[in-house]
This record gives sequence, structure tokens and C-alpha cells, in this order.
Amino acid sequence: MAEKILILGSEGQVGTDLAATLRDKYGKDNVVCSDIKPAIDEKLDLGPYVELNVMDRAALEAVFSEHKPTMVYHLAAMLSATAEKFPRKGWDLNMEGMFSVFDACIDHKVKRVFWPSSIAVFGPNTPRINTPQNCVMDPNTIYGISKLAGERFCEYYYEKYGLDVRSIRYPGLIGWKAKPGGGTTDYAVDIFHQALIQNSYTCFLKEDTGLPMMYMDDAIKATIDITEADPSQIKIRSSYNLSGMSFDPKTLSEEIMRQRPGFTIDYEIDGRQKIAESWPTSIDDSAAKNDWNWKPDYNLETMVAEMLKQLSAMGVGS
Ligand code: AKB
Repeated sequence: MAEKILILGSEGQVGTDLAATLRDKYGKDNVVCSDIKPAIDEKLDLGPYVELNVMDRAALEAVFSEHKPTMVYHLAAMLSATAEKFPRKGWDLNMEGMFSVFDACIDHKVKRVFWPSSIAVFGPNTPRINTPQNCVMDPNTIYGISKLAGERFCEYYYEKYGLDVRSIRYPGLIGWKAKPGGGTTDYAVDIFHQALIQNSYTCFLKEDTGLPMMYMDDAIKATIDITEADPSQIKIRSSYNLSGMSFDPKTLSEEIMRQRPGFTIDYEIDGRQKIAESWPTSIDDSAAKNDWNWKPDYNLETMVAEMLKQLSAMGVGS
């Protein structure tokens, strides 16, 4: 049977890239995009688009009935820094959104659903270097708590209802098509825009704050690969650790300086530092490598080169 794909949260940082890749692969009419943002002509030209709040169960039901998706990517969520400002809203969107989507998937016999977790599931007592798949997990942000609870429900829905949920723990994601909104790792995207605009950047994290990161093309590859993998390959039904590269702001700025002489960085630390300090600096993703052949293509040097090239081509800074 031909696949019909529904992306919820298609206007976000991951959704923008994922929609473009899936539309290339499956044809634009077989990928329905949806987000809380209104439908405008520019979006409708790219393929089917529905304005939708994932917490509105009746509206979600109507979208499932009309489009009959075989695969669903549920990306709508509030990220770490914003959820700290609006804890109740963050919890409601992340949890109620997940329940309404999972329940609709069961009702409509959806073959597969992708739900993203995050390195935010780890906390201050987690081993920070080469963080194992299974270890102490004591997140102290609303976002992290909602993602850890969500992971438990992924496994629960699989065991109890047979819903084939696939999930990975995204590191900080770096892409040029869309900017992230409200995350702690956002500096690693912003820095490229400011490098091209004014050749300097003021960073909100300390220079030695190492975090796991990944270039967006790798994240999209992992997202599609795990979702399309044969069920026999998926041995972890909560969420897989995933690793691309790890660096701190100083190391990233040095690589940008190397490729763009004259670039400078300074630091004005804000509340996001505390969140970053509760997360790992590097991740052990051997389970993803063994089970479904995960392998990233980008390292720090190639990611920086690609970001500068693509943003320049878009006209950023000119
Ligand atoms: C955030 O910073 O909140 C996200 C994440 C690591 O999940 N990018």
C-alpha cells in the first residue's frame, strides 16, 4: 500500500527539513503537513497543509479521517527554555499532545508513529560523558520531565496496545532551513546567522559548556531510518540514544574563526546555562548503531562549512 504521511508540527525546526525530504521521497501530495500556524498560500503551494492544534482531539480526528495516514511524525512540542517560562503550558502541550496523537493512531490503525525524545531526559546525576542508553535519569526541567514520561508511554503504548512507536533522543540540532525556537542548544544555530551578519556573536552559554549536537541532515536521516526500519530491528521501545558530534561554544567558535577569519565571540550567560549543565556532554549511541545501522555523516568541520555555505546562499548577511 502506498504510504500517506502526516507531519504534526511541520513548521518547526525539524518539521521544515523533514517535510522537504519526505516530499521528495514520497511525492508532495502524499505528505500532509500540519501546524498551529495558519495556512498561507506559500505553504499550500508546497503540498497539503492543515492548520491544527494537536490538543484539539476533534480537529485531530477530522484530519485523520480525511487523510488516512499510514505513518505519523508527531513533532509538536515546547522546548526546554520556553517550557521553563511556561511550565504548565509546556507540560500540557507535550503530554496531552502526545496522548491525543497516540490515541488517534490507535483508533485509525496507523502503521507507525515517530515521537522525538531528547537529551533533556538526562539530569544532574546522569553520567555526563558518553552517557549510556540506560542509566540514572533525573531531569530537572519541565521539558525533560515530559520527555522522560513520554518515553515511558512510548513503551507502554507499544506493549499494551501494539502501537509501533519509534523514538530517538535528539541532541541539539543545527540546520539552516529553519531556526529553532525556545531551546537551550539554540546558540549553535544563532551563531552562524550572527557570524554572517556581523562576524561576531554573544553567547548565552559559558565557553566550556560541552553538549551533544548534530547536523540536521543527519537528524533527518536518523528520523526516517528508524521510522522505516523493519520492526525486528527495533529492540528499544522507549527511545534510542543518538550521537553526532560534541562541542562547547569555544570549540565551535574556533572552527568558525578558522573558516571565517576575523569572527569573534563574547559571553553573556543567562538562565539557559543551568539547563545545559544538567545535560550530558557526549552520548553513547552504540544501541542505535547495532540495531538499525545508525551512522552520522557530519563532523564539526563539515557541519560548519555546510552551515556557512547554505546560509550565505540564502542571502544571510548580504
Ligand atoms: C532544547 O535545547 O530544548 C532542544 C533539545 C536538546 O531537545 N534542542
